[in-house]
Amino acid sequence: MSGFPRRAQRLRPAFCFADFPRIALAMYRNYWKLYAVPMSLFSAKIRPVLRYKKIPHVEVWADAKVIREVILPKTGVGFIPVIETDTGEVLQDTPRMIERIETLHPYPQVLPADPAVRMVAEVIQDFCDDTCVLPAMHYRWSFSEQRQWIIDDWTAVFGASAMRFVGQMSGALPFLGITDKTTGVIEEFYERLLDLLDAHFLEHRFLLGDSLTLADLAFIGAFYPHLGRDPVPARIMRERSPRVMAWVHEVNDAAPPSPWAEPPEVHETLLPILAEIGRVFVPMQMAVSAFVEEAVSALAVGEEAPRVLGMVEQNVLGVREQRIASAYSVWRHQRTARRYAVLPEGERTVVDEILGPAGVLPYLQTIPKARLAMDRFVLKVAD
Ligand SMILES: N[C@@H](CCC(=O)N[C@@H](CS)C(=O)NCC(=O)O)C(=O)O
Repeated sequence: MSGFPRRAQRLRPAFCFADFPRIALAMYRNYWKLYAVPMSLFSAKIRPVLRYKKIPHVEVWADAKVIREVILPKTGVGFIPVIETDTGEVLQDTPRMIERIETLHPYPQVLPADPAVRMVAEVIQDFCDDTCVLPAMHYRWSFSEQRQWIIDDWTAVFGASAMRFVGQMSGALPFLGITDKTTGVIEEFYERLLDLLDAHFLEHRFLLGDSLTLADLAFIGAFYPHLGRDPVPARIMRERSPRVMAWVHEVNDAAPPSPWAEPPEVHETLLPILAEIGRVFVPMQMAVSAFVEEAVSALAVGEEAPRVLGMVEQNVLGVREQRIASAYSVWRHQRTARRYAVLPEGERTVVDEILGPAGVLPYLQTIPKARLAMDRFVLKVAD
């Protein structure tokens, strides 16, 4: 009703064009709402799940006003994506969102039913949510030739707040370990991943074979909105590994599995990608988990865990560099290592056979002792 003084309101027609967004949302009141933006890494993980499962939904762009008036009141934290289901349930944090969506809408499945294959998908998710952020952020913010494109893109979504967000995000690079010392190895890492993925997609449609799974959702976060959409890395992707670009489109379109699809499995061509995870992600996360364990032991039970517990020198893709130690990444490590610890013996042996040669077992066999637990959407120090 904004803009209509009280008296004039009585004279107002039943609806006018200014009401359109309200009317549209009322029409879609039984739909899920996805609060997201097109350039966001984690939004891109969730969007294909809703499409794939054919869950009626509308996407609401999470601009500064929506973050202030919807996201913060509903979740208490400023992260996107956020989902509000048709029953009003609020979901945040992509790994848990995917699990909850799978429970509410089980088919078609994105979480592999085979526990060993699921474990591999979880490891891929941890790696992508952490390490693929390096090329995603470097290629977005380090190239002046695409800066105007990004500003225009962000202005279309965030309006007057765009430049503030651009400043915040581009200013984060050194904290993520993206510095003059590391940009060369980050570019090599991106190109190596493109080559490995391209070779894999020559034989298989998706990461785990014939259908879209958690492993594809994990990769698409960095590989669509940043690396497949921002001009500089997208040109590299298109020219160097066209099959990766084709896969990006298939995941975004939530292409259905063929009627003859085999259940998800770990194929030979995935093994070099798993070895890359063991080589680059595992040592970094182990260093962070040890540091956070120490830092959290000084905090009181029930206290909110600070998002960043400090800067730690890490082996960033082979180069010693400072990088933030985030409490969330350790909670995520804890969650995956606990899942591994309770696997039935036979399943654990299968996981060990796949992930042992890749160098991932130190990650799975060490449950970080930092006592961290999610209290709805807020990470806290637990007993
Ligand atoms: N663990 C969260 C991370 C979400 C996240 O970091 N989202 C970014 C956008 S892609 C964000 O909201 N950033 C805001 C900030 O860092 O303050 C998830 O998986 O959903």
